[in-house]
Amino acid sequence: MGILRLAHIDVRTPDLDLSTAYYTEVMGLQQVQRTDDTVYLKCWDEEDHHSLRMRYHPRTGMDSFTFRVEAEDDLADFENKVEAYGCPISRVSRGEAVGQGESLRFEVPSGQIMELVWDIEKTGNLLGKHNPSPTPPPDLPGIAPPRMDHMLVNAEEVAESAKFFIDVLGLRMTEQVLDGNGHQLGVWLAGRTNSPHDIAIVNGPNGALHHWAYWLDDWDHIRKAADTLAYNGVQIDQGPTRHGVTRGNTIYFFDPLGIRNEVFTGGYWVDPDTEILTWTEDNFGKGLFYYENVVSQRFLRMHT
Ligand code: M3P
Ligand code: FE
Repeated sequence: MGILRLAHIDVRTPDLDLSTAYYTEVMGLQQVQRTDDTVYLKCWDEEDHHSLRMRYHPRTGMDSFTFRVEAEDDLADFENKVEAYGCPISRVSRGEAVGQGESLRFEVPSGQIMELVWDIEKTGNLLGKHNPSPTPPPDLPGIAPPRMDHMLVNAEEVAESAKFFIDVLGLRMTEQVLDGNGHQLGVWLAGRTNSPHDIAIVNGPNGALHHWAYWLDDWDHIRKAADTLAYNGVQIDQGPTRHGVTRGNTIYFFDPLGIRNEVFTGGYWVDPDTEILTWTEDNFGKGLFYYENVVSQRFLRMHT
């Protein structure tokens, strides 16, 4: 049993049209469905119904984030484990959410609402399953990432939150940042993927979303993404640069409502027996941004 990977993130926006224009034209996602107050989006190489849900609400924020579990029976196991840990939990029935069946919802120790689901509607990627082209149509607008890669949430007590994700949900830690007293300031966690992280938790206010990231295939695509962002007047937060933690190449920037996005590539291959890498607080600048060696206050303090 176990947690496979990040499935989708659900956010609120006070300007659904502006957000939709940004995520389709600048980020280059596919709009898969729209109702009066909700838009569903996905990347061109994603098989699931959607990876981003945006709904109208006067206040920007994250409603929830959803991970997919490996088997249908896993939901009952996780329900017992999460309940035993003491988190309030509820079942969402089939038919209540677009693109998926039954799911579990609970509040993680750092206050965000997490969802686990197995039954996801598979609508397929843009390439199809018969003699597929290796690339998407060349005229896709914007950055057009193939898939969502990871997310980062804040926690006042990183160690407590990390313990929940590792001991209860079974994620594996790949890297951590420790302060001078050996307390965790940040942890990077992987599900069943072989990437350095599907979710990271870094010190900050409970309930907050720091960013989510889209995968790009190489550094040259990161450079092109920077051109696309600058051309469209998007506010860049940091980069293009490289993380020390994960070794990934990155740019951080803000969507029109102030939610931080990242594009990410590189990193290293993680196996279940890969040893944990540890960073000390005095090297946190390099861990964050290896070339700049800077602990940016905007980067650490701004969140959704
Ligand atoms: C990443 C990453 C923070 C570190 C962020 C790191 C917020 O986003 O992809 O490794 O301290
Ligand atoms: Fe990231």
